[in-house]
Amino acid sequence: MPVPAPSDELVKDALDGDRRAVARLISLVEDGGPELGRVMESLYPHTGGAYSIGVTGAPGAGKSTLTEKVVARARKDGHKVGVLAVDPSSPFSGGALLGDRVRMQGHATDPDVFIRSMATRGHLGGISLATPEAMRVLEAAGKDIVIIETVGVGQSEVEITDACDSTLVVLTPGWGDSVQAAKAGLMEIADIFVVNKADRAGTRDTVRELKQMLDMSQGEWRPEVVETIATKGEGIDELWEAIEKHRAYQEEKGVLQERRRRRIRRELKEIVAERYRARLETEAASLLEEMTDKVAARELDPYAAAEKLIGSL
Ligand SMILES: Nc1nc2c(ncn2[C@@H]2O[C@H](COP(=O)(O)OP(=O)(O)OP(=O)(O)O)[C@@H](O)[C@H]2O)c(=O)[nH]1
Ligand SMILES: [Mg+2]
Repeated sequence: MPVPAPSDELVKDALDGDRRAVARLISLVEDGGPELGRVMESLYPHTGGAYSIGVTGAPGAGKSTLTEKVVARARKDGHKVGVLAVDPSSPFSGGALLGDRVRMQGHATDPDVFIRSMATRGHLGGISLATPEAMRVLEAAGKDIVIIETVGVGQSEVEITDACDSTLVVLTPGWGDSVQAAKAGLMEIADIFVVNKADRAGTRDTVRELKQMLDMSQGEWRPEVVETIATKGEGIDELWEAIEKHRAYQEEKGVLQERRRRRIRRELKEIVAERYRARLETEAASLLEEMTDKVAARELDPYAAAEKLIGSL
């Protein structure tokens, strides 16, 4: 009988909803170690049961405060919720996101809520591969709602949030510079706009400007604009309603399936690219050096050298 790998035990415990096992599996995902393939093989049959919600927006917009309130709302309907707070710019978890844990500790004793800050550490594919893997860990552990909060509004954040079933873009009053939103690529990815800090001046202007912008853009789904005061829990029911409406729309139209399929396709391309990159560094290490020398000496052009490298794998 083969000796079970430690990860098999972990997977078994995680499937039973054991929090420590879930936490350790997510660490394993962050590290992207060699066990990952085996872990995913045993987890995968138990995934697919969660609806994922991405929350993105500028630093300090109120994403964490909002997320905590959405978690509470989802719990009211009996959902089991997982939250991943992802910082694409940081290779370390914990530090910058410590505030999130403190902010969300209202759920600390709820066994049906799992909250975790995440970074990539050693994962070759970076955050764009680690995030869907961590989502699967949570799904396999029985969470049927997974919320991904990302800090900032750069390209990688957009990609992460785009990897969710519904994407919430959190804005604040005064932020309503349409050019800024468009530049950040937020107009394309938003399924729902949240204008948070609606207790502040300028809320109505921001909402109006946003709606005008939406009038000009086409697309089957017109993103809803929801005003919230996250700190007071105001507008959360409306936000939850908007999420459920978007979910129902996608399920009815069959676009959810299509959206998930697109995601898998993108993920596969990334896995293959990463695998090849890794093999290049190991199997073709000496050829890589040789080709580098030849290109540097102008004996070969980079494309011809790349073809040779690909051919050698
Ligand atoms: N006035 C007001 N303040 C709010 C509201 N929502 C959040 N805040 C405050 O805004 C600050 C930032 O909130 P966070 O929830 O940490 O924002 P975040 O977007 O998660 O921040 P990062 O994760 O650092 O990007 C905190 O001091 C909150 O208390 C709101 O609706 N009104
Ligand atoms: Mg936050």
